[in-house]
Amino acid sequence: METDQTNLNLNGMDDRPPSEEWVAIALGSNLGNSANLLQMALKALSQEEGMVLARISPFYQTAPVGPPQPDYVNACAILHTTLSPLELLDRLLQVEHQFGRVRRERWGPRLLDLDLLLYGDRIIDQPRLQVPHPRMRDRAFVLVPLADIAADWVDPTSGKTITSLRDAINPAGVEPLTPALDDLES
Ligand code: GSY
Repeated sequence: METDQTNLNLNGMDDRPPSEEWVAIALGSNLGNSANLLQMALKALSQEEGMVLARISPFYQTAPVGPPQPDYVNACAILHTTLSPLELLDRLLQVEHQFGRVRRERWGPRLLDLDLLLYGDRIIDQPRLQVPHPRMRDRAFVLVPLADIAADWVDPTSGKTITSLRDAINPAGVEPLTPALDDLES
């Protein structure tokens, strides 16, 4: 007998792939050549099946949130995807590992961090994945670059646009990254 999936109460476990969806991700690094790592990670993501890189924010140098550690380089990107939320999470983790991310200290330094921030207007609350990202509304290093590329996107948890969330937080410690002179000359 066939089951009618449409009437099932999946209790927050809905991982069916949509035909296609817009998603926003955050990128961060504070070890190695961080700007270069972010660029290579974006290139790797653009080559993944099921994802099309649509927009990339400027890169920012940001003061670390958490224990004392080097400044970060942060950015955000918007992708168009046919992957389900958990498939996308797994791809992001694969790319992190490809670039040497080893999850050690929870708030410690890292070569590359990729966080899924928004998946269309879905709210997902699963042990492995919470979307919208539960801490994105407090983080200037996420909201400043995200507002550059997704100003009018409405955060489904608060009902507010990314611009209004950004305007409500203190942006101190988030500065546009100036390219090094060497990079400009090459
Ligand atoms: O949550 C991402 C890793 N991370 C960051 C980050 O990306 N940027 C800044 N400025 N501070 C951070 N602390 C952690 S942990």
